[in-house]
Amino acid sequence: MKITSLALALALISILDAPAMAREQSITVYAKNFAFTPGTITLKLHQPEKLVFVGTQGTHGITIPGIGLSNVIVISSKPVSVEVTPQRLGSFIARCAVYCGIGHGSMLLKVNVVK
Ligand SMILES: [Cu+2]
Repeated sequence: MKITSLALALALISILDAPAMAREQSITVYAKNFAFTPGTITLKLHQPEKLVFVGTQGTHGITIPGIGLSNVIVISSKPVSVEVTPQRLGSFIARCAVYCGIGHGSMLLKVNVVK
């Protein structure tokens, strides 16, 4: 009996949580020497989006003026979450903002903002 009640309670929690989870979508971008992965992300105009930056190697930075993101520092093992709401259509190229070594200059993240 107790197990049945527990199963029912868990099922209800799952159902009740479903809409909340749908709103909690995010895009995770990994940063290591010397790349952001994925190298391209796509956001929707005027739609809030949570970006989670996860450092797996080295220290990096990200600034994307086109979507209102500036000076996010990404270090290993400490994810950084930021919410952005793009206000301009277009493609924006962000370069790593913290010198991280010989491949720093080619460490890019492309952000497409679409309708
Ligand atoms: Cu760098």
